Amino acid sequence: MRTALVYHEEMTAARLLWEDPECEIERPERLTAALERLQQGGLEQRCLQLAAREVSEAELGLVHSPEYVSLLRGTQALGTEELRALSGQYDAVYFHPSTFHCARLAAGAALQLVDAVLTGAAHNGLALVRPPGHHSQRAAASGFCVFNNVALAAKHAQQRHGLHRILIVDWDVHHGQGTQYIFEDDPSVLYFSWHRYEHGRFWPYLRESDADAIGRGQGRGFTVNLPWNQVGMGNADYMAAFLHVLLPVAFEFDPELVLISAGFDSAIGDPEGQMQATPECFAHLTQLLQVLAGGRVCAVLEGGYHLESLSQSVCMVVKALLGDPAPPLSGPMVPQHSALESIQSARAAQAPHWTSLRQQEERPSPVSPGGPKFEAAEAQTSAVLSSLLDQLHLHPTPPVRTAVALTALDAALVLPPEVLLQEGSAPQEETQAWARLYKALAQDTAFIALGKVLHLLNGILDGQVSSGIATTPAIAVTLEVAISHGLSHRAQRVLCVAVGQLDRPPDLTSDGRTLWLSIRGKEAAALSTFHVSVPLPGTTGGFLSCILALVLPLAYGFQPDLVLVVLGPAHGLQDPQAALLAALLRGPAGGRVLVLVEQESPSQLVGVVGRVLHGEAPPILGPFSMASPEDLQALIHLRGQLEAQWKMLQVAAPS
Ligand code: Q9C
Ligand code: ZN
Repeated sequence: MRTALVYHEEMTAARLLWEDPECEIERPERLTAALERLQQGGLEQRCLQLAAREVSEAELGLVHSPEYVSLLRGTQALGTEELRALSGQYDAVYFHPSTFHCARLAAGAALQLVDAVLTGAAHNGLALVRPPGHHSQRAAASGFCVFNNVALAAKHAQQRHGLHRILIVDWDVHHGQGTQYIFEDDPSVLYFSWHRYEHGRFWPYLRESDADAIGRGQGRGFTVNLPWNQVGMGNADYMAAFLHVLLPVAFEFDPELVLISAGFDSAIGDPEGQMQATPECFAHLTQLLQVLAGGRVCAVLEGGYHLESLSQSVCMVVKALLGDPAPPLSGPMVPQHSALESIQSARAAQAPHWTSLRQQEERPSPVSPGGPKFEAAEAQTSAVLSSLLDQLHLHPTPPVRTAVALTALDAALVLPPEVLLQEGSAPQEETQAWARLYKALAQDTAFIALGKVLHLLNGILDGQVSSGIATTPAIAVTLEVAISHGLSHRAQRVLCVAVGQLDRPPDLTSDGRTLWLSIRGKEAAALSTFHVSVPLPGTTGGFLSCILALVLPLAYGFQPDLVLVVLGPAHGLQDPQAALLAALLRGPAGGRVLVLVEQESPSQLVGVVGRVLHGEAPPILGPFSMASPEDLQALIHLRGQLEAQWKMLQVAAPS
């Protein structure tokens, strides 16, 4: 994965020259701290490093008025008092003699990143910039923002690269009202923003930040607002927002490029946001977006004012962009009541415009008084941050990211050079012990395959290998052995996603250590909390709903430490579907995924799954086609059966 990192030291020049408590948090150290952490983590060195260029005045004209650009040009020659007076004409803005230069570098960096990704010089990337951009409007600075870097990047991608559909994901904790205004009547740019809102009592105090602001004219349905009405939103809330609001719409929109307004004031510790999401959550959010647009993801820094939290979160995003597995999410995966209310109202507001959101039985929206106000204690925050550092230390990234264990090598198999073609097998005695229990495994090729599967699994369980794919002629029993072996060797919880004609092993424990999810069951049925079956949907829309509304909520809710994906007889998945499933299931268990496929599987399938396990983007699914009524009925039925136990399935607050 080539990841571009665009930066220029001169963007640290602008700083506040007078006393102003509101603006003092936007400091040069934001960039230097993040960059230093990237260097310490060895991440900067793994990136294609690009020095930011200044945006041209013609390029600024894609978004901003000539008068506004002239005004900004003029600030270079002003003295402190004049700068201060001019700053006072805007909301939460300060100017410095270097502001014009910095802001042109920030916008230029965003354009350069888009150029790198759209010319193929990089797969994805991050622009580390200041000043930020998403509050900036055609002719106004706002909220520390001077030029709208991400809006300029989107217009540039359309004008210079001929793109037709661009998704902007604004995960900064503030509403990017500037970006919303610029694209509100434009159906070619889908703008998603979540933000601290508190029923309009948080900056920028706008009515149009609410969920019912959905765009105007041709652009109706292409603005998606998810207002948070309480502080303290955490990992479960953010993941639920992506799974149940953003991603269904995003897949249906089918973007050619994803731009992230990557503000980290939505992370734990930030004084502005007062939210609780931990840094690794941003790796998961990034991974979820990487399955869109063939992985063409450009992140551009916006806010983020707690230097430690900001730096860790930036590292997490870069790691995800580089294809490293994301560390497992900590904390209970239970969305808060208030978050579910927000998710419900955003879905309701968007449902007329997106078929992918019309999958819930109509329910009256409950009006509830909202819980106690959340108080983020500083001590609690630093405890969480330091325990996080410990965790990172205890779970180092395995030396091998992906291994492939094949019974027979096929010349047509295409894999990246770093993928390990595993030669070795588990010790004879270990393999024999299992073969004595299952006579189907005593036969030659099955026995050899088992030895290789066990070796690969041991590598994953020991932390030597992150993920792998293996072929076997005896898939059902091999799976049974893999589950038992996993559970008796360090794995606390194993998620098993079985596609095709595979029965749940009869002697599988029902103690909650295994979650069995069968796709291609005869009917939709939850036989227990840990035994779920759903038919394989027949359309792209149905397949996506199945993954986003069922598989991932269960997987993230279960918090497994090992995921087994099994493509059994008559699994019926097309290669892009199998790839998408494998790519998304890297998330829940910190990248610890073992995929088992039948020995006769085409090398194309093995190749594409191997590549996504390694961190490459899955191929696009093809045109979106609506889920069938039966597929939707199956999902609604299962949600009804399971949402009391698996809270990540909820798409609305319980009434
Ligand atoms: N206590 C960005 O994050 N001040 N801008 C709000 C509320 C303005 C934030 C005051 C915050 C601007 C890019
Ligand atoms: Zn912000």
